[in-house]
Amino acid sequence: MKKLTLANKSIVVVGMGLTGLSCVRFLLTKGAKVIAMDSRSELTLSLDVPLLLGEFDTNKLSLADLIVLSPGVDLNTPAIQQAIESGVRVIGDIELFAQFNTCPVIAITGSNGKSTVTHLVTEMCKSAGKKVLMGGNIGVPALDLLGQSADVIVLELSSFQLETTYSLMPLVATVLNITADHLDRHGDLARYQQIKLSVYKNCEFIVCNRDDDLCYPVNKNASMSYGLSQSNSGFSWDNDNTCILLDGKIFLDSKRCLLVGAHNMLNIQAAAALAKVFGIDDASIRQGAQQFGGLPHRCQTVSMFNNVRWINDSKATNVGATLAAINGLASHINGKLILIAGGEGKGADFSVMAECLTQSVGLLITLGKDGDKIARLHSNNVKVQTIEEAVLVAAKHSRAGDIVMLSPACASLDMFVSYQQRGDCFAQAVQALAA
Ligand code: UMA
Ligand code: ADP
Repeated sequence: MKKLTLANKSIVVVGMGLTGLSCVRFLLTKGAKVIAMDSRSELTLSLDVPLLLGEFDTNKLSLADLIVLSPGVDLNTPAIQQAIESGVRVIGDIELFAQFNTCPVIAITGSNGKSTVTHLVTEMCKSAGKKVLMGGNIGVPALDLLGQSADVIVLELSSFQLETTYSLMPLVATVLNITADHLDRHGDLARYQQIKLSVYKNCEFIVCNRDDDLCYPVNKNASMSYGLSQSNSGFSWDNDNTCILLDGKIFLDSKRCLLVGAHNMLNIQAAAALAKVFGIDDASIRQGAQQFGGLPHRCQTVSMFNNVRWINDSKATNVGATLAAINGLASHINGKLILIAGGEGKGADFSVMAECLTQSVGLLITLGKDGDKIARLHSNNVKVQTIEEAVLVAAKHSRAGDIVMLSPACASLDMFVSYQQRGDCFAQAVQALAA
């Protein structure tokens, strides 16, 4: 994409969340004339720019030199499409970042595991004594990282962010996996895949999940692969000896790692491959992998009340994540698995969960907007209205050795402010039982 000039340009920033605010701050430093827009009816900004609230002003959008769209604002919003038709260029914060960044970037996208891998790579780089910055979809806007000195920037990228990015040139990038998500925004899986694969477009080195055809780069070769399948090149998994292998030789004993589950072994491999291609030494990669204890709300044990393991996997906001969590736990279940699922389904097809639910879940407790669609897939189900009720039902039906897991396969926004709030409510309800 042509290099942007921002000074004195009339730029509308749409969406005043974390991203929008970072864009306004950045654009002001470049001398742009910024207008802020947000659909909310009430909002106070501490930044000195005109703020237009409520329905998007199509006139202002169509007269702009440039629109910077927040990831949560749909590119297909009629007012945005109208501006595009009148010739206005629309980009996101990652495009702005890409245009002005000079630091090497490790880029991570995929449907699931992004935050875990982003943290793992960061830990591995830190272990090697590198000055590393981490940002993007993980919660720190990429533009806030510009101007800080660093050896490497590790970026977690969502499909929403990649959809409005054209010039990012990561040194190394990976698409971890692709399973249906955000189809209410992107229409179908093919379009979602195309957006995810765009991370490879200008990238120097590709690290590829060899077990997921949908993640393969088009017309480009991978520098290194990883996967749970056997392979004499790249990272692989020795199931019998629970070891991660590199080029067929033992690289890391998984018992030395705090992370558990097959999906996390894949996450460690992906991070190790990214770090290795970036140039981190093996000892530092191992150290980073072993030290990282996992993130809250991702398959996190929050209580062992009544000898039942209570797991908060609230970050499982799509079907693929919940399937990975259930399969990852398979070897850790002594009794039965009680699953709490449901919420805002984002147009997902839940039927792909049917077999796994029947095979691995003893009792299914559902809630939320699309809870009923999941309940239909299991004969032993209980429908509840709140997370507190779900915990009470789970407590009533659980015995020592069982696992109760909140892994909703849905977004939280129909009932909660965020997946964090959903996970916290679950943990508090469990702790209240134990008190
Ligand atoms: N807004 C509008 N009109 C709309 C939609 C939103 O005006 O039609 C406004 C809202 O009123 C609000 C603002 O936009 O004021 C919110 O913007 P946003 O939804 O883009 O959210 P940010 O606060 O900017 O956070 C975003 C990412 N959120 C989304 O993509 C939805 C954060 O990822 C990310 O951490 C942050 O930028 C920094 O890069 C969160 C996320 O849920 C974790 N991501 C999705 C996911 O992981 O599945 C993609
Ligand atoms: P993301 O940032 O992509 O949402 P996270 O690392 O936050 O990913 O993990 C979110 C959820 O996805 C976890 O709670 C787990 O259920 C699932 N998960 C994690 N890693 C993987 C993986 N490699 N493959 C499939 N599912 C995964």
